Amino acid sequence: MDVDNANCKVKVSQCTDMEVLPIEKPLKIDVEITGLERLIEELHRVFSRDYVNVQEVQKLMAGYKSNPKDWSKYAKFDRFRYTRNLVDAGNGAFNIMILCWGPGHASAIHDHADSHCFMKLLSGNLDEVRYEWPDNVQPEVMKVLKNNNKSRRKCCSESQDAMLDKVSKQNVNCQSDSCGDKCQSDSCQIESDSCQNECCGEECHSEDEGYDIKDMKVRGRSRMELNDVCYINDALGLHRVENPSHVDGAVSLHLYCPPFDSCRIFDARTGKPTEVKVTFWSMYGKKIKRVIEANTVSDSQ
Ligand code: 2CO
Ligand code: FE2
Repeated sequence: MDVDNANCKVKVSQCTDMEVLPIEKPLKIDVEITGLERLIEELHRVFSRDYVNVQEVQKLMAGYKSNPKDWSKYAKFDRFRYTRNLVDAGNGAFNIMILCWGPGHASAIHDHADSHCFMKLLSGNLDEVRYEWPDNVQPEVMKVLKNNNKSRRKCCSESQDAMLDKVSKQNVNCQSDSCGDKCQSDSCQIESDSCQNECCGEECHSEDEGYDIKDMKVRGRSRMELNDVCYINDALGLHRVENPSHVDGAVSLHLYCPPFDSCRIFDARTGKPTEVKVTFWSMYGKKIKRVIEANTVSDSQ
């Protein structure tokens, strides 16, 4: 199938062309976008079509050269953890936000809730560590890939092939991974949620079983520099992002398609997943008043 049909307007697991989603490296930048507003207009134009090409989105984002004048009004930092600041709610198919990472701030290891994640560095540096999915957690997209694999094995990219081998050897236990307790991140804008499903509580402690001490497997590390763009989805693995500087902040621009309001974070030592809500620190340049709920993990820490 042609790369132009790579539809990133739907969840990754619903894409018919997942095998072509891995990106072009190095990315050739053949457009120049003047200003963040213009970039957002272009993104609206692209996402108004039925099909969206992953590489086209990347190229647009790469074609914009960061200028703090464009985005400083959205860049709101917190002392303790990275912040997520909504810039544009898109057309419902995507959203755009600016993330502000204080010195040393990091995310937990997390998935992307079956969405496409595009990320561009606007200021500072960020380190990205990619991880393999833990043995006993299977994302939606891998279930689809595994089924497709039976009929179309030769289409798959090498990395997805390796994942498929792994998935097919796995013994998948409980599918509901959202039983959890604490947010594992030292500084996460991803807050722990109360359990949303029935596999939780007295009768179901089995989520702890099967999560032996076994460090999550690192698949690769990379440093993002000014204006770099990267792309991840659940088929490509999990990641953790960290500002390596002890002095400077970092700012990144993110596009998620479709938008999501919860994802899973993973305990680096056991691979145990926890469903968490993702929240905004500000919207359209205005700080959000936070309602303090007694039972949220961030409040009890
Ligand atoms: N996905 C994380 C978030 O939206 C940031 S890491 O880059 O994808 O909070
Ligand atoms: Fe992420």
